[in-house]
Amino acid sequence: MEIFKNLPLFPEQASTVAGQVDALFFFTLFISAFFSLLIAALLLFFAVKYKRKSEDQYGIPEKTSMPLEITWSVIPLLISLVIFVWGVQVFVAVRTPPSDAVEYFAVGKQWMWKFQHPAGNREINDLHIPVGQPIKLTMTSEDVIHSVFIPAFRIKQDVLPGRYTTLWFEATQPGEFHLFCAEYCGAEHSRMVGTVYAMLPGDYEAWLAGRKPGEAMATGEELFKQLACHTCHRGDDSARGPILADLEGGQVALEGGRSLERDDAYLRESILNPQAKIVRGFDPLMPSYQGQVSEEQLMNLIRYLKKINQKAPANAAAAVPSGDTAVDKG
Ligand code: HEC
Ligand SMILES: [Cu+2]
Repeated sequence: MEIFKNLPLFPEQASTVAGQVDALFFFTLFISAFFSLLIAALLLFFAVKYKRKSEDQYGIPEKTSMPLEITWSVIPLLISLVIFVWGVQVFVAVRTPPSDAVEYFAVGKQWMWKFQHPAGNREINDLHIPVGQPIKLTMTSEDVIHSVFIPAFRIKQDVLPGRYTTLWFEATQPGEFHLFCAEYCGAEHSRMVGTVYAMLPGDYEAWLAGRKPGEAMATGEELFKQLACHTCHRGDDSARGPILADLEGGQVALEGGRSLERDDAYLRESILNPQAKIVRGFDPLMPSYQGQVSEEQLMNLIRYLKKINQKAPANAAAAVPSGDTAVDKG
């Protein structure tokens, strides 16, 4: 909404959802203000109009009116429904990343934000992003609950230890925008701030090229070797773990007959607490990597696992799912 673009008390509207959020906000604000004023005015008006005029004046029974009762019940109902339906639409738009969103990682800790670009570049408290590109932030915390808040984008999301939460946005204009921690997280919470630099795609590419990618951070593929995952998960006969392939969005069959989607939370748990869910047909012999991998390493590992496509050994029956081949090995 153009008219709300440059209100002095409001941050700029710099994302695709900002206008929608503001329109809904101002609508509810307007409705609330209108009815508050109306009720206050009527209160005064009736207080004067029906003031007791003499000592011997007594109240008379009220006349009730059905049409009036229905009118003032139905109007608020309709207004609430408008707010509800509109609110759901905006909520869904804000919560659902478009399918072409590019994934960035964020890790919060007392008291800083660590970001990682798809190319592996890392930054602290600064986040450089291209304008016009939907970006999905997958986030977690190393310690307590934090919350990412970018007012100009009208988005906010809690960041929790031991879990992944996500957030998405698409910047509509270049500029520098505030990033705050919006969840009180300890002594220096107020200094847990950062800057989002929205850049034209060309400028972003130039910025990326000018930095050493993935400084000192092993990629998921390197970690997979360093942590010896490949000694069990491998495409030959000495494999002791399942073949890792088609993990992204795929279903996994578990011991006990359950099956579930291999989402980020499942992959995370498979590494930190492998005993929690056992892949059908396998023994629970995978060690826990709790305490051996940092949150950022975990994110890199998970990103790698989603792409990895190990092949089953050629001599095993190719059509048999990996789980069943391992049963034979006992
Ligand atoms: C000692 C052998 C061993 C090592 C080392 C090992 N794993 Fe496993 N892994 C297994 C076994 C066995 C299973 C199946 C049983 C289970 O679910 O725990 C498994 C299951 C998994 C699964 C679930 C697979 C599915 O189909 O859903 C993932 C993901 C995984 N491992 C990742 C890793 C990663 C990443 C590493 C290295 C950090 C690793 N593993 C190291 C043996 C191992
Ligand atoms: Cu914080």
